[in-house]
Amino acid sequence: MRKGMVAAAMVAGLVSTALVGAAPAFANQVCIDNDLCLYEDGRMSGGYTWFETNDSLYSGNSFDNGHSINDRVSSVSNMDHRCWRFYTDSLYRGSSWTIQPYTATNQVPHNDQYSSHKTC
Ligand SMILES: [Ca+2]
Ligand SMILES: [Ca+2]
Repeated sequence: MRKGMVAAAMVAGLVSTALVGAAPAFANQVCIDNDLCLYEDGRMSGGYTWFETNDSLYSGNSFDNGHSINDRVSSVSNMDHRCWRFYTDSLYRGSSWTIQPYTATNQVPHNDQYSSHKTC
């Protein structure tokens, strides 16, 4: 099943690269359906974690490599049907950036600054 999803993602990537500009064809961690996936480094690399709910305070949450996600997110893949908004401060404050459903970005606008997120 996982292999099938990778193949589907690769096919989708070929079709939609021009639109989203960042389909992670060979990500180290494949972002599966319904998940909002956060990565420590650019191009969906480095530490990885995923969410399906709001998070008002990144402090205390870690990537799979043990590093805190607070002020470290550099790329995002949104395989959820909802759009999500990221904030540079906790409690949905500060500067924000929105990622649309089923898109991804190799480099977020506020690199290493996000501290909370919620659905749009
Ligand atoms: Ca980073
Ligand atoms: Ca911050």
